[in-house]
Amino acid sequence: MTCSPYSPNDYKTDLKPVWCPGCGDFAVLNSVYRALSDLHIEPHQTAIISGIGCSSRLPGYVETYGFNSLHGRALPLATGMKLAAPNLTVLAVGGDGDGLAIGGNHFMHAARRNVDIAYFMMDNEIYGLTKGQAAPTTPSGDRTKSTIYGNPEVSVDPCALAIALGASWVGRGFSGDVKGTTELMKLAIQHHGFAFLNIISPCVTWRGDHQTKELRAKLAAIPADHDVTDRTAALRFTSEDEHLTTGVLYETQRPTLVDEMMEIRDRAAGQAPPPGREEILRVFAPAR
Ligand SMILES: Cc1ncc(C[n+]2csc(CCOP(=O)(O)OP(=O)(O)O)c2C)c(N)n1
Ligand code: SF4
Repeated sequence: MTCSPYSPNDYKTDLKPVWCPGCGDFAVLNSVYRALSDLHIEPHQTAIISGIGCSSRLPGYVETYGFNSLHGRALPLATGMKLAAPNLTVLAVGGDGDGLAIGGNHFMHAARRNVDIAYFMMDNEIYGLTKGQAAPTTPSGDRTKSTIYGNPEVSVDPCALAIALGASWVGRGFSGDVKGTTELMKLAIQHHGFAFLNIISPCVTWRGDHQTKELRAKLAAIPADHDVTDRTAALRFTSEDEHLTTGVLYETQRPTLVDEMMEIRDRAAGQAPPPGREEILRVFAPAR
């Protein structure tokens, strides 16, 4: 095994995270440092894109290219970046509110297009930054700052949604399990296609400091004989009440958006070029 030229510490910036003490996002950040180091990823060949939220502050703490963009807009920016520079390792990160509420539409299109990026969702089942309103992943019935009599909505299951939308790699991790999450991040980054990793990352401030303990008690590793290519089998693990199953839920191989575009470019080569301005004017605005 060759030694990485970069230790996890080499990916740290001078900025100190401003998350609340005990926030699950600290552990997610640690997993990012370790995954980048383990994969020998060059900082100048990497970009981490986020939206807005507590979790979306993450790119500022990692010594790669990064962009803390607009709420819900991590995925379109990451898509554009990957298309413009296909050799770049592009990661998108952010919260469940960012990715499933305002950014839900972009989630659909990045997944179905199979954009070759890894998307790490830090899922705390709440809007953390804006002080504890219900998010799409907040369980039905839960009391939050915006649902004081209980959440009346049916919540979204991010992994089931990702599978349905066409993501070609779907996994689930728990922030407190740094080793396990690091391994899942590495697999997601190495996957050729849209890799969605839902990381359950407790918000101690708005979901209560007991959340971490409760989640840890439910942790279960995905069975070794789980067939990752079986969508139906994968869906059985996404919405359990008793357990929080972590691991790779689903994986398939299909061409990415860049692969498809390269193929179209090759097919178009040698064919007649598209009409120029003169030709268009001749057809649509003939001289009288
Ligand atoms: C267009 C727009 N709408 C709303 C907001 C306010 N806003 C900022 S972050 C956020 C939700 C954050 O929740 P989440 O994405 O789950 O991240 P967390 O803070 O929990 O990590 C909202 C509603 C905004 N910044 N921009
Ligand atoms: S409000 Fe919640 S998500 Fe935001 S930093 Fe604090 S614990 Fe983390």
